[in-house]
Amino acid sequence: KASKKMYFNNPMWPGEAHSLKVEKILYKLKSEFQEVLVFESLAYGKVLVLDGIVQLTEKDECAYQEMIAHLTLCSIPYPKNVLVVGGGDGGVLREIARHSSVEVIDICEIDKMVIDVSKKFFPELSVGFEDPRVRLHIGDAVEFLQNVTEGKYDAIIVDSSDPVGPAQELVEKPFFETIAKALRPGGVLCNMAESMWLHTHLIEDMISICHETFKGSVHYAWASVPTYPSGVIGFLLCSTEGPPVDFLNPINPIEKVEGALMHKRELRFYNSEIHRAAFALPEFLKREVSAL
Ligand code: AAT
Repeated sequence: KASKKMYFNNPMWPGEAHSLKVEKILYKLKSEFQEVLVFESLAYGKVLVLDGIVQLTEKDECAYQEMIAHLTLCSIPYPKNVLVVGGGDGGVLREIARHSSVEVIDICEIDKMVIDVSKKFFPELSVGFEDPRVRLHIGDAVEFLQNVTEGKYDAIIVDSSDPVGPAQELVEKPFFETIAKALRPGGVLCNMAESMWLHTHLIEDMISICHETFKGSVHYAWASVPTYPSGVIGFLLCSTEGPPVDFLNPINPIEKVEGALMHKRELRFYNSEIHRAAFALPEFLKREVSAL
């Protein structure tokens, strides 16, 4: 009964729940920050869950990780220095590593247990940590970004969990301000931006903060990820003042990046056509989010 009550009471999506049949619980432990659970599902392979929220499944992780990485890095020529916030599973690192121009991939993840669990249960994702360009920082990204040299990064990718646990501050204005400072002129940010079906207010708030903070362009994109609430996930793309960035037409198309299509494994979801399509928005969203 208690679990049924919890099921429908998550503040991010009250009154609804998505279920996956559990074949076997593989791991369940409380870290310093959250409850970490891994189970084998019947239909989606292994699943990583933090505080009761699905973070990824083996079957559909490709859509989220490829989109968040390549929407960002294909929008600028020759990305060199990249920062990932969160993303302790390593999947986004795996995708960034496809870009041969990248020299440094910093990652700041708060919870070491997520990394350890990924190395144990999700080798196809944690393979991202094996790239020699990766530098791992364990800690709170809010603090990490306060100490970054101004203009250090060409791109920052915020692959964070939903703003109900340790990621709460990652949708607030001071955090976006530190990101804008850490980016070079004409640098780009991509932020996980929830579901257009469920979180139009949160999206609207994030967009208005980003319009104030980033003097380049601000755009919303989305993709289908069946195991995220409502089956879609959004991405907020922003650029700082400087050389203009045209997010809608990738200047650095993945098909032309040497070796990108087959680095470690084939791309499963992203291509330049999907990149362009991801910015097409439904009428209701355009109406409800006035800044779009
Ligand atoms: N790659 C897809 C999985 C994630 S994981 C998000 C990660 O962000 C988690 O490992 C979590 O520990 C980390 N995190 C949360 N808060 C912070 C913080 N303050 N600093 C650094 N890392 C943090 C994303 C899933 C998206 C789910 C959408 N519903």
